[in-house]
Amino acid sequence: MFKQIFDDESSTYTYLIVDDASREALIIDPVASHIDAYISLIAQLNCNLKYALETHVHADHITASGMLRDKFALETGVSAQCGAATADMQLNEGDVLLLGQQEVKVIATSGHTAGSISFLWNDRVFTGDSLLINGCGRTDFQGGDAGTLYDSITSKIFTLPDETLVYPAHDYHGRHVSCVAQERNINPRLAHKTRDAFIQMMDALDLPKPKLIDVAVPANRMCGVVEENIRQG
Ligand SMILES: N[C@@H](CCC(=O)N[C@@H](CS)C(=O)NCC(=O)O)C(=O)O
Ligand SMILES: [Fe+2]
Repeated sequence: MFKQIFDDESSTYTYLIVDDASREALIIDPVASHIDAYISLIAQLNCNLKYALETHVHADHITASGMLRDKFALETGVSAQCGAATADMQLNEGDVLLLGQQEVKVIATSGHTAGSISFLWNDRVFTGDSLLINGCGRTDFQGGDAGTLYDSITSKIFTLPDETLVYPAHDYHGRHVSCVAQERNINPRLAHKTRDAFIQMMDALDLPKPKLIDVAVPANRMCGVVEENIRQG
């Protein structure tokens, strides 16, 4: 069982995976403002939320992972490279999370940020902001690096089977899903681009900073739970 949930404010996709046999579940990139909807959904699906995972420390919204931990006594998981001291699991390349008999594997895909990871579940890969549909994450903050992103995408994502479904953390144009072959063949930032050309293009983007970056990054290093959020209730 699988659900894709969209946050209009930040154009973030959150994913819920439920193992039908054991009813164990995990959520990837939950957004704080949707906490009530997640709690209702978990109750409706009668599942046991075991993990709340992040593809990276987000700069554009606040995570719900800490609030979900308070509610469900689950474990939060963030890359060990993110400096998220309060996360229960400091994730690394090759780590495997179990939902019943099902495996969700951690793939280190740094470059958008130093601590960006992707999750592979059967024929689906959750790429965070490393690989977006027809795009990729910017590389100009949080230890981002264009050459590293190129290497991560080409060696770790584009080498997955062609038909692997690509589910990103954001889409700003209403698209829901892609696949590895499509991104390898037509992604305008990557297809038929050399590493040097990719670096040059990323370095020239000159994008404005995400509006929430100065609030979101420190909060998300604490799983989104900071004193101010607690006071606001
Ligand atoms: N306008 C958005 C900025 C969004 C943004 O910069 N998103 C990052 C992900 S954290 C990105 O990599 N976007 C890819 C792009 O704009 O090509 C905001 O203020 O939050
Ligand atoms: Fe991001």
